[in-house]
Amino acid sequence: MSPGFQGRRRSSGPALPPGQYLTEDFPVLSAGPTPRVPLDTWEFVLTTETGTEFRWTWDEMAGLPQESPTVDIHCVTHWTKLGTSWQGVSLDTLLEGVDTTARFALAHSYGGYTTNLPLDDLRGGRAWVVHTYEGGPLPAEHGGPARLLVPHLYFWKSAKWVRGIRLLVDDHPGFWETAGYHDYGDPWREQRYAGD
Ligand SMILES: Nc1nc2c(c(=O)[nH]1)N[C@H]1C(S)=C(S)[C@@H](COP(=O)(O)O)O[C@H]1N2
Ligand SMILES: [Mo]
Repeated sequence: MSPGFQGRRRSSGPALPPGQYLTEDFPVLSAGPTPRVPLDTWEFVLTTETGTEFRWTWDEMAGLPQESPTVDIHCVTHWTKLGTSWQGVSLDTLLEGVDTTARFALAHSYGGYTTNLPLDDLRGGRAWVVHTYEGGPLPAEHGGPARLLVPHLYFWKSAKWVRGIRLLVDDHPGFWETAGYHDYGDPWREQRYAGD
């Protein structure tokens, strides 16, 4: 893609992940009510396996280097949306200077939702805490003020209303993983349910 290219669709690109169809709209999938989190009390807390906490307020998060990923997202309910654009802070930035040997992470949200993923999947420019969608504040129903964005995994791993991430020595399944969904959730390998 050339710099400044504004199109939403690729003229040629990879096939859709197996079992997915394209959608142009942006469905809302929430397991419960939408929490309303005021920005002046919002915080993001990274907790290591030894209990050390790294905290960021809204203003502190806004003061970190910002990135603008444009990515395809894949929901386990079979919709895929191409070329969504976001702004936020890379997990690489948040994990800088965090001393850990943990291999797993459990994201948790305002409202109680949780989802697990290997810590490595939060690294390497593949995961962000995003607060902006298509140039505007992330709407509450889509996870605002801020959500996790981990587009290389099924979208249930992208915790809306994210409030923190706990680093863990042992894997700990989250909300959907406990309910029978796949522990990892790679859309390209169609890892929808446990055992896939
Ligand atoms: N806190 C929270 N995060 C969540 C969910 C949820 O119910 N609660 N649903 C997940 C699922 S299953 C999907 S597909 C996406 C949906 O995001 P959207 O509503 O912005 O499309 O959010 C994920 N993150
Ligand atoms: Mo989903």
